[in-house]
Amino acid sequence: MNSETPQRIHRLDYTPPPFLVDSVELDVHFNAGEVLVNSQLQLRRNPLAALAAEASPLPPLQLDGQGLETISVAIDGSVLGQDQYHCSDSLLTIVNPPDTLTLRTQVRIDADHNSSLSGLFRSKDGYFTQCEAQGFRRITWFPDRPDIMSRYQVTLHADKTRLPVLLANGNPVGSGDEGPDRHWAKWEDPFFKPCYLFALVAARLDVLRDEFTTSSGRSVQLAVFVEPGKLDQCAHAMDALKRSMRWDEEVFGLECDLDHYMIVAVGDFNMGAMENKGLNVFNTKYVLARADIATDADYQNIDRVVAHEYFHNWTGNRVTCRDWFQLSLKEGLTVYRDQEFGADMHSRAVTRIREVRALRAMQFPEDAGPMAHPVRPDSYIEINNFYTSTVYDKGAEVVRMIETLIGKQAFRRGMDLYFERHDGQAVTCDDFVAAMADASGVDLTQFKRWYDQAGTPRLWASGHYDEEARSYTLTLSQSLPTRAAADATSEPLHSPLHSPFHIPVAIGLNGADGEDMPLLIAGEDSTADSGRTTRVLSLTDFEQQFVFTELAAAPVVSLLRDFSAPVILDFSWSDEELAHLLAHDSDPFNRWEAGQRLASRLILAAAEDISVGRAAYWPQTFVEAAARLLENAAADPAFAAEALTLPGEATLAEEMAMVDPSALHEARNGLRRFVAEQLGGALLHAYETHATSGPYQATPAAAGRRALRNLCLGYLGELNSAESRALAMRQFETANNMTDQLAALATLAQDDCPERVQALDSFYERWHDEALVVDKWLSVQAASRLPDTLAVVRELLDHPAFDLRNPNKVYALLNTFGNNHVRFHAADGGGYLFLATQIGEIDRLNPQVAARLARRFDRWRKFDQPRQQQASFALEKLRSIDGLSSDVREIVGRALDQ
Ligand code: B3K
Ligand code: ZN
Repeated sequence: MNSETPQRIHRLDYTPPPFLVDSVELDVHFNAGEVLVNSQLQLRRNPLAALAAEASPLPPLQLDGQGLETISVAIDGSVLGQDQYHCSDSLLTIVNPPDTLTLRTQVRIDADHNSSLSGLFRSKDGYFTQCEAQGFRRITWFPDRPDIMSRYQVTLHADKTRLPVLLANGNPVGSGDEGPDRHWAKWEDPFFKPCYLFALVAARLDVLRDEFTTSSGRSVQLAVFVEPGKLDQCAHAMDALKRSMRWDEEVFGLECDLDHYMIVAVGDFNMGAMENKGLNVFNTKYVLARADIATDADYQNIDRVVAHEYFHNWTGNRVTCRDWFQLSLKEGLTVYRDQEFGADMHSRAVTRIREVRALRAMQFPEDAGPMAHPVRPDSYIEINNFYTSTVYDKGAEVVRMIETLIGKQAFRRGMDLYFERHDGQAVTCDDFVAAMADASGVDLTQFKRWYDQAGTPRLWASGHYDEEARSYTLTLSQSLPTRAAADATSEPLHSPLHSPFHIPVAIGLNGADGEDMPLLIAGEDSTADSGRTTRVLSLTDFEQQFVFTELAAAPVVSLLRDFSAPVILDFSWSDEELAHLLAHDSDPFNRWEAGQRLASRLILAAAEDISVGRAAYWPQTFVEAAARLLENAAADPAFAAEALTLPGEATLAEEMAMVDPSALHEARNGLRRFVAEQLGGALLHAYETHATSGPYQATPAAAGRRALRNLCLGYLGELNSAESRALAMRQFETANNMTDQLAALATLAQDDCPERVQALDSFYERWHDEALVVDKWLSVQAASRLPDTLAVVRELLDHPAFDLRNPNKVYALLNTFGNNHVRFHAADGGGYLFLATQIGEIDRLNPQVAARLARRFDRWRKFDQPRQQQASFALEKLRSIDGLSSDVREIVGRALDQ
């Protein structure tokens, strides 16, 4: 734990590094109980920095370190005496160094007890690394910043039987024995890279090998390394890798530059995966899959994460970030790319729907809460706290808006220009936007505010049809509510603190016959646009009007098609208009959106009724729409399943001034039960007719059928009847795949019934040796709506299945509980106190994981006074812990003080 007061780092304080590192040679010895790292760095003064600092004395050489036991320091072959350098916990300073020098250091590191999983750490089968953002400094003294790019050579020395596989970035250039028990291997990375992309692995692993021939005929050796015995779970990840490689060639003309591309799976990992050059390290969750242990969602996530890390090889590795404030340069762009890959592999519409659902569940609350920050943040204390949904997902929306505004072809030209200009460099978000603007000729100056202004803009729309003029006038206005205003009011608020965004608003007009109407804007040449049924309007002022002409009748307006901007849209459609759009909109996203609006409206009204003691009222509109969706489901079962999934409680809560979580929960489940009661026969019919036969297939079509059936099963479960439970139990027992088995278990886990206990027990009995399946078992229990869920979760902490040191287990049990809206926000504050206590415990082991958990408190101010008191009490208690990490301190501080 660092006792020094953590510094706040500001984006505008960037200065170029005083020294550059041309080459790095590492010799890493894995001895019993310790790891020795010998490093040799070729350093030279940065000519750019020297110019900037001309008048003042030249700055000293400073290197970052953390938890290193320094054995020796030498410059140009001479070992330095203690008085020739200064070494603190975190900095090695050499005053008056020569302008070019060879620096040798030897350090000892305690990888066996590194529970933070940052730097070099031990997991079950050996040693692994994680260097982004600042883990390299835990391996050796180094100027740990992304704008220093160097060539690396790494030699690993280890015990032959204990650690038979020795890997590092790049190409293997030699290996051999060192005595009877030990061996060595040397790797050389031909590419210059920042140190956050460094990786090594020394472990006992099995490997699946394959080969890929690039479009220009180069051959790339592929390998997926996994824990011994799991080779039968690697095929999907390997297939996903090959599909990603082909896709990037076809869509972006980007070829793999490597001779070796390796993926290594590890069970102890803080996040999903890491794009280290040529040697990706993955959480097992995003590699291992077999029909009986992985769900359709797992298969799709593997596709996406494998693609994401592979795409980073260009967007992130070849062109990297100048500083960590530019993180979205690589993350927003790479998420956008993996989204497009997902859309091409699966259903484009369903993929988009799921992404927007996730954006609203995660990013919108973040943007309205204490951790709100721009896509390009202005300052941070702990950079690891800024690997956020805003940087990743809103960042991807920003890239998508550029594509929408300039068009697909210009976007591709922009990408080409970006690589032409910046290959091999560490650059900024401005450089990316400049390439897009220059390649398209579109001025993106105003658009760039999306990188600078935090908060979700509100888009207010109203329309008027003039029968005589046969015209429809659409008025659009925008505002960026302050956080307090966003929570408390639905009035537009033109905050003087921000400037208007450039918002692309994709629009269509739908007629009474369900067909799209012409989209002619007054004053434009009408022939130019004939036949276009969607157009993108540019809203650049606080308020603008658009007049559409030659309309024989009043249209139903379809706004923000395909979710063309990450905003909260306010337009007063009638229930009938929403039902019309749900049935007829040619934009599938907006068909789904209309259903979500209809459902939200009903649930929010019912929650209000319930909170004041009135009975909820359910009109027929939603049930009628649901009946139609079920009737027509065969055409696209995956879409029907999405359209019938009600918005989640956390998303709905964002629309309430003050949240009553119990009323909200009761209202949402009330609508589910009402649908089940009204449409029981239709749900059962859809369940039966969409059965899949034969062996499991992970295809989008088969997954879509399973999604719809399991949705029906969930609705029927709301009846909590002997028949519905028997149906779930039958599915649980006979399923030949994890998707169906887990869906049945999750349905049964929602109600207090004997089948619940029976299914949970038999599931654990069958799967207790499969770590990833045990995670599902923990999650299902932590997500249950039953009133004793907190007690169950508390007990599970002591179950052999749980491990506080393993991030997957912690996320499965504790993060899932924190997302269990009704139970975490229980009126007695028990959920708050419990989670805060656990965060304190975890923080001592792994600050990054603890800080991620602490984010579950973000929205505490949206609840009633007694809950607020309980939450602030729990947070204060957490804050008072001696030696609390700066990671958790930053999150808790923002939650309490902003
Ligand atoms: N770049 C990594 C994330 C690193 C997180 C460091 N706390 C994975 C990714 O976005 O691909
Ligand atoms: Zn990424």
